[in-house]
Amino acid sequence: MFSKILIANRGEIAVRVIRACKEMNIRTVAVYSEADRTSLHVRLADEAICIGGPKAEQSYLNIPAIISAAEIADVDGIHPGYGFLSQNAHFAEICESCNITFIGPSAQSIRLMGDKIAAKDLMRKSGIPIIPGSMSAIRDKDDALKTARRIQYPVIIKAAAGGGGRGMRVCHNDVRLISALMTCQTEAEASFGNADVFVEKYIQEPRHIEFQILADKNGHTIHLGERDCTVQRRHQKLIEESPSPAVDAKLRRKMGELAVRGAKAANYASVGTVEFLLDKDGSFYFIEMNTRIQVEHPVTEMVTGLDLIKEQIRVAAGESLGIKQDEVTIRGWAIETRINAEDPTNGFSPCPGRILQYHEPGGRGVRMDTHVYAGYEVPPFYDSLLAKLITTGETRLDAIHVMQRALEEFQIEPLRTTIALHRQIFSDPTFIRGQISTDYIDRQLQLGESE
Ligand code: MV4
Repeated sequence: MFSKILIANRGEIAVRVIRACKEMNIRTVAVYSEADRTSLHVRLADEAICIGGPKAEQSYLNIPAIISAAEIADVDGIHPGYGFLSQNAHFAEICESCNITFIGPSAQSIRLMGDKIAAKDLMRKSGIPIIPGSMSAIRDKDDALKTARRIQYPVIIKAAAGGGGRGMRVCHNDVRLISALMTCQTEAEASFGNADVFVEKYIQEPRHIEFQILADKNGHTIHLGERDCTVQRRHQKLIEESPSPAVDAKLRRKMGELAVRGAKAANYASVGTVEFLLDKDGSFYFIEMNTRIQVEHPVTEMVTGLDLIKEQIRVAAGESLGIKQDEVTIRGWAIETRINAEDPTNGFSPCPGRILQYHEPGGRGVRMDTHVYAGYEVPPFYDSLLAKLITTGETRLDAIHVMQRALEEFQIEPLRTTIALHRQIFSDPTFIRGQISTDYIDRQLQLGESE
C-alpha cells in the first residue's frame, strides 16, 4: 500500500481524495497554485507545495512542477482527480518512469480510449453495440457524403480526439455536412492537434446512461450499476442519479455485462466509466469510455456502499478486488446536483467572488462534497464547481424530497449560483416523473435568460 500520495488537483475532488487517504492511513501532499493558497485542500493535507501561477498551465497542468513536488515530498503515488492531467497518457508515463504510481489506468488504456475511433472499433469487435457510421477517419467530402447516404440524415460529426461533447456538429443535409466537415476538422486540429473526424447517425433525444467499472490489475473486472446523466446543458452535467429511472434489472444486467466486456478488451485496470446513449426505442449504443474517476462518482457510492476512491487506490497498489459481481447490490436511490458559481439567467457565465454568507444543508440523507466555506474567495481561473449536493432515499421520490428540502436550506451569498435553477428543476413535474431526454434544459425549461 502507498505511504504517501500527492494529489495533482484542487477543489472538491482534492478534498475528497485527501479524506479517503486519511481513512486509509496514507499521508497526503497537496499542490496548489498562487490563486489557491486559502483553498481547503491546502489546509487538510499533511503537506502543501505551491507549484506555480494562477493559470492552470502554470500549475495544475505544469508536469515538471508537479513531478518536482512529488520527488521533493518523496511520494509513492500521484492521484490526478478529474480534469487537468487525469487523462493525459504522457503524464501517466512520466509518473511511472519516476517510480511513482499513477493512480489511474495504464497510459496504454488512456491513449486507446482517447482515440474515439479506435475505442469504437475495439467495442465493435468485442460485440458491443455502436452507432452506425464511418468505421475510420473521414478521408474527404465524398467519403462523408457516402457515409451520410448510407446511414441517412441527421448525422453527427465528431472529433476522434474529442469527447465529452467537444467538437461535435449535427448535420441535416449534404450542404451542411460539407461545410461542417471543414470547420470540424479545423477545430479538431486546433483544439486537439488531431484533425481526424468521424460521422455517425445522430440519435435524437437520447438518455445518457453510464456504467461504473471497477477493475484490478489481476484480471478481475466488475460494474457497479449505472448513472443517469441526462440533465445536461451544452455538455455540462447538472444532475446525475443512480440508478436510472429508465433502466430495469434486466437491462442493467445486459448493459453492465457489455460494459465489463469492453473494459476487459481495453485491458482496463482502475475505476472507469463506459458511456452509452439509450434511444427512445430502448436500444443502446456505446459512445465513449472515460478513463478517470468522475465528478458524479458519489451517487454510485451511495447506492453500492463502496468508497470508489479507496477502491481506486487499492487497485493501483496492486490489490485484488474484495468484491465479486454477484456481491454488488444496488440499494435505494441517490441524486447529485452540481452547484456552480454561474448565472443561469445570463448564459451560465461564471460568477467568481468572495462568499460572505454560507449555510450548507445537512440532516438525514444529505451528503455535501465541497471545498468552499464562509469567507472563501472563488478564484476566476478554474471550473466554477462549488459543491456537489448528494441526497439519498429508499425511492427516487424520497431522494427528490430530500433534495427539495436541502436546496431550500442551501445559502451561498452574494454569489450567483445554480441553486435557484436546481430548485426550479426539482419542482418540475416532468423532471419528477423522470420523462426527460438530453435536450430537457434547452427545450423544456424557461431559464429567464436575458438574451
Ligand atoms: C451523440 C448524440 C447523438 N447521436 N452521438 C455528447 C457527449 C458525448 N459523450 C456524446 N454526446 C452525444 N453524442 C450521436 N451519434 C448526442 C450527444 C449528446 C448528448 C449525450 C449525452 C448527454 C447530453 C447530450 C447532449 C447533447 C448531445
